[in-house]
Amino acid sequence: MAENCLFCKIAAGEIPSTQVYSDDTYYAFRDINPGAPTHVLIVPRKHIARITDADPGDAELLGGLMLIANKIAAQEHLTDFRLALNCGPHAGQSVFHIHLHLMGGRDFSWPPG
Ligand code: DGP
Repeated sequence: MAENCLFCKIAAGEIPSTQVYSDDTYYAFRDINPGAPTHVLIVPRKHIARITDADPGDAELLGGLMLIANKIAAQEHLTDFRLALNCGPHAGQSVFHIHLHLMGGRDFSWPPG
């Protein structure tokens, strides 16, 4: 757990959130500022600030993140949805603990803004 990391604290239950999924490795919760009817953030409990900080030893962890997204999409009755992971402030990353956005329940355009 990294000091002063918002998502480490949320995953540890030190800051309240609306839990959607939890296990020993991952935590998922509803985005405080949803951009779609369903907007869930999925985080590994391990602190990785940016996806570019991941190393080959994180391959299973990162693959598992996708499978958890599938599980949550099914739980939320979503067949069509978007998964997004922002890396760096110019790409829209505002919290520096990697998180997968799972968004659904509306139509999306491409490319995103
Ligand atoms: P990104 O911009 O990709 O770093 O996404 C960060 C998301 O985190 C953004 O959609 C808003 C959400 N968020 C920020 N602070 C909180 C919080 O305290 N609680 C919850 N549930 N979501 C938060």
